[in-house]
Order: sequence, then structure tokens, then C-alpha cells
Amino acid sequence: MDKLKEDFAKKALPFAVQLKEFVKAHGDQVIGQYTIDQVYSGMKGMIGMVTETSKLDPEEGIRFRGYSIPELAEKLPKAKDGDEPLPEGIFYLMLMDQLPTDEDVHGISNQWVRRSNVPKHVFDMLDSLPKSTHPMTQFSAAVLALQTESVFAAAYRKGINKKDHWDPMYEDIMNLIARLPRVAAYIYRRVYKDDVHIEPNHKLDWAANFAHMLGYDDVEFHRLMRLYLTIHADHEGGNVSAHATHLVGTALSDAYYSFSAGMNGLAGPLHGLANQEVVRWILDLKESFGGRVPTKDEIAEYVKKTLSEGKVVPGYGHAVLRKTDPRYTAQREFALKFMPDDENFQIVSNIYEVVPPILSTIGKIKNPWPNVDAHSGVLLIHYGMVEYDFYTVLFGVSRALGVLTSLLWDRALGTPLERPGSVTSDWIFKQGLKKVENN
Ligand code: HAX
Repeated sequence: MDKLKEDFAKKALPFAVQLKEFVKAHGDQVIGQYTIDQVYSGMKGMIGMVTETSKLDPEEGIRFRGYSIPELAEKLPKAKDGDEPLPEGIFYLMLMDQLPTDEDVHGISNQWVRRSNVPKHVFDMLDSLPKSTHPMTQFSAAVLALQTESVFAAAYRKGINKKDHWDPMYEDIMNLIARLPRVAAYIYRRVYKDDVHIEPNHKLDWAANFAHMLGYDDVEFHRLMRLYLTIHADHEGGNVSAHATHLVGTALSDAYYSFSAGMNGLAGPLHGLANQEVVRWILDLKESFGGRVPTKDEIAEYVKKTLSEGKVVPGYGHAVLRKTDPRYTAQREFALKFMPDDENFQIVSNIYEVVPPILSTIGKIKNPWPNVDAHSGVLLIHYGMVEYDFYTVLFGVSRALGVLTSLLWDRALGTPLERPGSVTSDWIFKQGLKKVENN
């Protein structure tokens, strides 16, 4: 058994026992109430599940096992050639609920190298799809094609005791995370770089090797990729990609089925696809003003036009956050350091000044501030990665770190099948509800 797996078992299995006892002792206590509005508006704010890896505060943003993004920038191990945290570190933190040492992080890099081989049939399957297939469709399909390798599915078929479910799930999540960069890079090179593929460099860390296989060997791009893959890793349990992965996993579907489901959710424009939509919107904005950098007044005019056409301003708003997303701020700081004069960065900065006051005046929008997706695209364009249809795949590779760690915790804690109750509107109408007077 590898050391990380052994350490995880020592941590998670006693916690599972502790949790069972806790639920037995306090199971009938009430911790929340919800409203009709919440039932009809996507269960926002209802506490309905437990996710150990991270918690989102509406005012402050995400905390991974209690640490904010600025704290992690300081405390997580770094590569020799950069100040950005290594994504291996955030994975360790989410898994083990403690900060990793340099040695822990190198151990994970080595594990992922050892497990990174992608079977040929996955590439063959991808090659059979039209190149025009959206990269997220290819990514999700490739994850399903990898399901042939599921150690959990094989163990379940043989009749594994449910106390041991976590063990093959550990193998699956480690193997899947190890293989995702290769799969994603293959899709990128296949679609945009004439099928000229680049072999992995196993001396590099996970993020730098991913950048290398994509075709970007600039040290600054490696640094960007480490930042990118760290900050997109998790956003507590209720977001669509995390929730879908978790939900499907509660049926004891293996990591491949569950993660593919999560990626199908990430591919929606109100979730991860927003990163592509932001760039498309900015390019259309520029084009509508003859390809030049628009003034703030022109941006305001374009925002109003977007809203009047019944469309959303991509990259703005959030279901939980009520302030500027700290993941936006982390990317802005990177841009200020490495590309302060970049034209697109200046547009993004101007949009940041123009959009929130306009969205605020509408009244119904709960959060007028930018989210993570408002910034990521312009950083990638700066280094030459202009193919924005691919951006959500990068998000997906990062999101694997959080949602798959949670899936492993689910198996270790014996999380049961998720099956919330649902009612009809007719049932609600008949509940004898009193009219609420608006004052
Ligand atoms: N532009 C225009 N209208 C917006 C808006 C925006 N950026 N954000 C919210 N609204 C609208 C909603 O569509 C809704 O309108 P209706 O009442 O007519 O249906 C109203 O304002 C209230 O919405 P809300 O309660 O403030 O926000 P929701 O929790 O319903 O939705 C969204 C949150 C993120 C989906 C929303 O803000 C949005 O569509 N933003 C633009 C798309 C985007 O950037 N998505 C990425 C979010 C972060 C993420 O998951 N990244 O992966």
C-alpha cells in the first residue's frame, strides 16, 4: 500500500466511526429551515449534504480545509521556478485535512507519474469523433472510455465488503487524476494542433507537465497553470459539477461514471463553460467597436445591449458569493505581475469597473461582482492559448482534484444513496399556506 493511501486510511476510517456515533447521538436535532422560495429556486442555501474538502463563505469566498486562497498562496509547497502553489499540495490538503510537506507533494507527483498511462482505446475513441465535437464532450466521453480501468467496478463485481469500498476508490481517483492531463492535452493537440502530440516529461510536476503536453514550455505559463489548477480545484459541495459527481457516486457508480457526470454539468454556460463565454463576449465586444479597445462608456453600452437581449453577462454573479471572487483577485494579481499592459487585461479591468454598478441597478441580481471565470481566459490568451472552446477542459482537470477527493471521502464514510424528497406544486398549494404581507 502506498504511504498516502495508508495515511488516508488512518485518518478517514476512525473518523467514519466517530461520525456514525455522532449521527446516532444527535440525528434528531434540527439545524435549519427552508422556504418555498428555496424549494423553487434551486435549493439555494439549504443544507442538504456534507462536503469535507472546502467551504464557501458568501462574503469571503472559498476556504479549503479552513485556508483561504491568500493563505494557501503562502503556505502550500511551491515548485523551484515559481511562487504559485503546486496543485498536488491542495489535493493533499483536501484529502488529509493538513498542510503537506515538500516530501508529501513530491510523493503525489511521483504517484501520478506512475499511474499516468492512458490505454490506447481511449485515444482511438477520441479519434473516431469529428474534430468539431466540443472539447468538453470529448473530455467527458474520454473519461467514460477510461471506465474500463475502474478498480472499484471490478472489485464490486467480485463482491467486495462495503467497509473496504474506499480502497479501490482510492486507486480509481489517483489513476483518473494522473491520466486527465494526458487526455486533455490529447484533445487540445488533436483539435487545434493538427494531431501533433507531445510526449509527457515525467521530470516535471503535474501542472507543468500538463502545460508541456499542451505545447507551452514557457516558465510563466507553467506558473499560470499551477495557479489555475489550484484555484479551480473545489468550491464546496453544492455547485453543479461537485454535486453531480457526488450524487452519481452515491449510487456506488465508480469514479469514472461520477466524474463524467460532473463534467457534463461543468459544461453548462451558467457553470464552467462561462470561462469560454466570457472570452467570446469580450471578443464580440471588441469587434463591435472595430476591433479596438472599447472605452468604459462603450462597455456600458454593450452590457446594456446584452441585458436587453435577455442574455447574462458572463463571468458576473454567483449563486453563493456576494463579493468579488477571491479566485478572480488571485488571477488579477498574476496579471498585474506578469502582463500589466496586456490589452485584454485592460478590458477585463474596465469591465470590472463598469459591470457591477449596472447589474446592481437592476435590483434582482443578488451578486453583481465577478466570479472566477471573468478573468481566466485573458491570462491564457496572453500566452498564446487562444482556443477558448477548450478552456472548460482546463477547469475540469482542476475540478477533478476536489470532487474526486470528496468521492473518496464519501466511500470512506459510507455515505448512503442520495435521494431527496420532491413534491408537486399541487401538493405545495394544498399546504394551507398563509399570504405573507409585504411591508
Ligand atoms: N447577467 C445578467 N443577469 C444575471 C446575472 C448576470 N451576470 N447574474 C444573475 N442574473 C439574473 C438571473 O438570471 C436571474 O434572473 P431571473 O430572475 O430573470 O431568472 C436573477 O438575476 C437572479 O439571479 P441570482 O439569484 O442573482 O443568481 P442565481 O443564483 O440564480 O445564478 C449564476 C447564479 C452564476 C447562474 C448567475 O449569476 C449567472 O448566470 N451569471 C453569469 C454566468 C456565469 O458567470 N456563470 C459562472 C458562475 C461561476 C461558476 O460556476 N463558475 O464555474
